[in-house]
Amino acid sequence: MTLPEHVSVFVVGAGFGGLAAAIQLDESGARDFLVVDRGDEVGGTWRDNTYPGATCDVPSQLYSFSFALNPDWSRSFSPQPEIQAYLRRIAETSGVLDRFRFGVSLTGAVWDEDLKLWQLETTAGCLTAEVLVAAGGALSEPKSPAIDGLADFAGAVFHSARWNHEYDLAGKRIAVIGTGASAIQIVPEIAKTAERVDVYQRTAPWVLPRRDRPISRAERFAFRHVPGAQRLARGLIYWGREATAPIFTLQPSLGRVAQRAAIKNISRSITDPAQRSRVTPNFVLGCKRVLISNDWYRALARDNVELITDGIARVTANSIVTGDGLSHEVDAIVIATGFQPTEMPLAQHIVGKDGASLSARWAEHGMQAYKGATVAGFPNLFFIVGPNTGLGHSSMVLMIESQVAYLVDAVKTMRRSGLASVEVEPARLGAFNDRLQRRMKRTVWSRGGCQSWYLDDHGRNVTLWPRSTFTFRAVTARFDIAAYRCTPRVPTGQAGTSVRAGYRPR
Ligand code: N01
Repeated sequence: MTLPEHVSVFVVGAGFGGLAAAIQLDESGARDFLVVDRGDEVGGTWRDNTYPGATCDVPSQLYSFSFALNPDWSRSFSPQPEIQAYLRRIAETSGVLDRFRFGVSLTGAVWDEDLKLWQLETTAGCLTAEVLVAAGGALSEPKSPAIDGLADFAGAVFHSARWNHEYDLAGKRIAVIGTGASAIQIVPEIAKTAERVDVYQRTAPWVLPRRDRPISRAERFAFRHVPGAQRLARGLIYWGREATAPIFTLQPSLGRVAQRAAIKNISRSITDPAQRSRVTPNFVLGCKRVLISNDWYRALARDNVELITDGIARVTANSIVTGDGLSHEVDAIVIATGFQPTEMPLAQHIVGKDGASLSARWAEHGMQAYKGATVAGFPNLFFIVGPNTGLGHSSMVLMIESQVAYLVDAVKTMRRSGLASVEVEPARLGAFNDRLQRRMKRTVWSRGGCQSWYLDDHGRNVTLWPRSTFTFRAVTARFDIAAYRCTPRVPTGQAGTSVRAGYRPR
């Protein structure tokens, strides 16, 4: 596969973020872009997470692009294959796929201050780009636990995000490590056919009932044929979700009603008081991601499922040994321990104008960006799903669209104003993050009494947005050029120009 020598915009990642960026750039007239992805098709996390029971825990109506609603969702919470099929269909019908290259990874990106370009190195060759967009997603790098002996286990071991479909779990003794969003979907499914499932819980999660139902044919007909019907349904769900934002961002005690519903959810399925107490969390609802399920507790109550809360001491060739000294023999281990959202893996490959990598820059103070989008010292670099753009209460697709709007407006502004580079002022970046972190102190993620993957090693929440989605939309609606140091483009061939030979601005 050959790559062009130069593109205006280079996007890394072909999930929801990269796809939305491509479609919106194309729509805006900025058609000279390239999207690369290490996978073999679009979808990102929805392409990679194919574990049994994988289902979105955000309502379907909110889990699609606002510019490409899907009237055909079959249920109120969509299963993974439907989301993946939706993304595939949007990619195919949008006319942008000719600028996607699959099976290609970015291995290096160095800002060339003289040429005002990114010098890019990929597994398919080198090229330059004016603008680099990191849309690799926050949940793309599986995190494996550091457990003694895990590498020596003789049976099958795989992460929930890299499911081994060749391995038949029926009739086997399976260990599942973790009780997060992935595990609570996996366990009820595999317990149906496994001989035994041992669930290793370090911290009990809050789990609310999932109000799931099929979407009727009449509703689907209305969504397709009645103008505004689906927008209305989406709007109602959107505002219903937005009304819960203060539980997370302002006043955790507002979550008491939901917490009571979660406790009822436990007592409905589990009768044993000791087991009830082991699955009841010891932190405020919302501090970790609130999970939804109708079959998690029922699965834990099954005869062939055991909840193990003694920590894992080590793994041997055929068993897991817990802190109490007991050895639990298993045939396979499913690692459902999540991802590495507080360290953007791409950051180690991106080198800014002072020669330091983005990961080195962030190592000191933790991940941070201006409006989740840009970093001082890294001109013309934009993130989709950047630092502090995640949510506890609604759909990431809303946040992705806001970030894409900011990117597209930046690209348009650069073109209109003849700018070679834009770099956020360090003071603006600092002030933005100081405000954001001050606000973070009020949130349930800081006050709820838990240790979550939202926090980095410094204890700072670098993943979530501590306000409403509409505030984020307002914050990112326009590329605010006043916050940036701008360098005008020098026309090719003009005296004093530093533009590289053969480079033609597009
Ligand atoms: O990962 P997690 P996930 N030894 O980090 C435990 C999204 N998602 O893959 O709580 C033993 O939530 C850890 O324990 P603790 C969603 O945003 C969305 O389940 O840290 N256990 C926890 O129980 C979600 O939040 C959907 O004490 C260890 C679990 O592993 C995110 O992905 C579906 C351990 C990890 O839970 C991640 O979810 C699925 C160790 N060393 C996922 N290390 C949708 O439906 C960690 N754990 C949209």
